[in-house]
Amino acid sequence: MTTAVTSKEVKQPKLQKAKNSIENEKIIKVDRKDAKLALAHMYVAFGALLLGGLAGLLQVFVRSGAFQLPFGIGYYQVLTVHGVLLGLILTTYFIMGFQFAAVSRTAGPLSNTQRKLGWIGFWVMTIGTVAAAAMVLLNEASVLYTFYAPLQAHWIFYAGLALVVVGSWIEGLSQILRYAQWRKENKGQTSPLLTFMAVVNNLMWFVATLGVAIEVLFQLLPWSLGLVERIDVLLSRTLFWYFGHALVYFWLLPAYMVWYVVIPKVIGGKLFSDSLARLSFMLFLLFSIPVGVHHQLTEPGIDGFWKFLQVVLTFFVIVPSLMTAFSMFATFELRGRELGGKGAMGWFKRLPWKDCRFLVPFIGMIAFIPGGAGGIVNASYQMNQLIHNTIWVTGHFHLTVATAVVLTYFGAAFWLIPHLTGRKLTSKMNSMANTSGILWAVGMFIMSGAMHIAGLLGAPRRSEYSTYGGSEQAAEWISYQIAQAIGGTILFISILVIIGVVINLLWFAPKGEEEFPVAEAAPGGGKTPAILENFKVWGVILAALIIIAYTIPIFEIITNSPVGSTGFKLW
Ligand code: HAS
Repeated sequence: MTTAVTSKEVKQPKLQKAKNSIENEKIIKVDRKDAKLALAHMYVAFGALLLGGLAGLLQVFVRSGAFQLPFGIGYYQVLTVHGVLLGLILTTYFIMGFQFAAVSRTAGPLSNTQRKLGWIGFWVMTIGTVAAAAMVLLNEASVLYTFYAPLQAHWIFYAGLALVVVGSWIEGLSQILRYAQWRKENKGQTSPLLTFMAVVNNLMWFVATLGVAIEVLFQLLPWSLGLVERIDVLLSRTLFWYFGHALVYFWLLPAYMVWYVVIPKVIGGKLFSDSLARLSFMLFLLFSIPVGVHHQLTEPGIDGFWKFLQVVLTFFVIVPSLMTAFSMFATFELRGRELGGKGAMGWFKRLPWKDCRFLVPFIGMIAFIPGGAGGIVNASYQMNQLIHNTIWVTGHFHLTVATAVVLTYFGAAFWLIPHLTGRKLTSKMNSMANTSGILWAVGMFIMSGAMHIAGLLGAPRRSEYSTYGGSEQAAEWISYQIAQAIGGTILFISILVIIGVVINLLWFAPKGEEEFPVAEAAPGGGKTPAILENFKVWGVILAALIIIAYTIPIFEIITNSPVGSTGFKLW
C-alpha cells in the first residue's frame, strides 16, 4: 500500500510552488506529545464514521421498502446508532482532536497539566461513549440522537452521554488554559486566530451544554431510574433545543476555522481579515443559543411571541455565515487574480482543483449554499409548518452537517493526520481523497435532493416503512426513497475510500513532513480591535440574550405543568 513520494506529489499551481520555495518555510510542527492526544481522538472519530455510515446504509435500504433488518434488529435501533455515532461521537472527537492540534500549533505546546487534563477528558468521554453504545447495541436505548422523552432509555445511556459532555468540558478547559497562558505571556498582543476560535467554540459549548446537562441530571436520569414517575416532555424538549441548535454551530465552527485560516494558506493566499473572522465567531457565540425554539415552532405550550422573538434572533445568526461566505469569495478571487486569472471568472480556474486539501472542503462550501438556504426556509415560521417533521429536514442536515461540515473535517484530516504521524500525503492518496469528495457530492446530491422533494410531498422523517408503506401517499414517495437508497450506497462507497486513505495516512504512508497550514493576515487588514477579545463584554450580552429569550417561556412551562410532572417544583 505504501507509495514512494514522487515528483507527481500533490500538485500545486506553478506560481504557488514557486512562492513556497522562495519563502522556504520551515514547517512548524504540533508538539509530539500533543500530537498523540490529537491522534487518539482521530481513531475514535473515524471508527465512528465507519460504523455510523454502515448504519446509515442499512437505514436507506429499509426506507426503500425492499429490505428488512435481520436478527430482530430494530429500525430505531439502527437510526440511533447512525445519529449518535455520526452526529455526536464523530463530531465531538474530531472537533476536540482538531482543536488540541490547532491550539498546540498556534499558541505553543500544552503544559503537562493541560495535557493531563486533555487525556482525562478523553478517557471520561470514551468511557461514556462505550457505556452509551453498549446500551444502544443491547436495544435498551433506541431513542435517537435527540433522546426525546417520552421515549425512555436505560439510565446507563443517559449517564454515558453525560460523561461524554463532562469529558468534553475537561478538554475544553485544557484548551482555554493554554489560551490564558498565552495571553499572560504576551500581554497586549492579539492572540493567534485559531486558538481564539477554539476558545470561542469551547465557551459556546459550555453555555449550551448546561441545558442538556440539566435535562439529563434533573429529568431523564431520575425518571429512567424510577425515582420520579413522570417528567414534563415540553420542558425536556426546550432544554434539549436550548443546547441543540448551538450543537449545530459547535459542529460548524471548526469547519469555519479551516475555511478562514487553513484554506487561504492551502491556496497560497492570505487571510482576508482577522477582525472579520473574529467578529463572525463572536456573533456565533451570541446568537447560537437563544434560538433553540425554532425547532419547536409547531409545539403547543410556548407562546407565539417567544417563538417569533427566537425566529428573529435566528435571522441574526445567519449574518456571520453570510460574512463567512463573503470572506471566502474574496479570498478565492484575490488569490485567483494574483495567479493571473483575468475577466469575471478567470480567477476561478486558477484555484488548486487537484489538491484534496482544497477540493474536498470546497465541495462542502458549495453544499452549504443550498443547505443554508434550506435553513432559512426552516426558520421562516410559516414555512416551517410545511416542512417540520418531514424528511426535508433530514435533507437539510445532510447538506449542512453531513456535507459542508464533515467534508471539511475530512479535507483537514488528509493533512492533519500525516502531520501528526510524521508521514506524507502521496499523490495517490491525494487522488483517492479527491475521488471520495466527488463520490460524496454525487451521492449526497441524489440522496439529499430526493429527501428535500419527498419532504415537500409530505414524506415523514423518523418513521418506519411498515407504518406507512402500502398507503396511497407512500406510492408517491417510493421513487424518491429508492433514489435515497442509491445516493446512500454511493455515500457508503465514499466512506470506504475515506477510511482507506485514513488508514494509509495513519500507518502506511511514507515518512515525511506534512504542513499544518495556517494563513497570515493580508497586509493592510488593519489592527484587530481589542474589544473583539474582551470576553467579559460579550459574555454579558450573551447572558442578557439568553435571559430575555428563555426566562419567561421556561417559567411558563414550569408553572403551567401538571403537578409533579416536571421534576421541578416551584411551589
Ligand atoms: Fe439547521 C434543523 C435552521 C444551519 C443542522 N438543522 C436542523 C437539524 C439539524 C440541523 C441537525 O429554523 C435537525 C434537528 C432535528 O433532528 O430535529 N439551520 C437553520 C438555519 C441555519 C441552519 C437558519 N443547521 C445549520 C447548520 C447545521 C444544521 C450549519 C449543522 C452543521 N435547522 C434550522 C431550523 C430547523 C433546523 C429552523 C428545524 C426544522 C424543524 O422544523 O424541525 C443557518 O445557520 C444557515 C446559514 C447559512 C448560510 C449559508 C452561507 C454559505 C456559505 C458557503 C459559501 C460558499 C463559498 C463557496 C464561499 C446563509 C458560508 C465559494 C464558491 C465559489 C463559486 C468561489
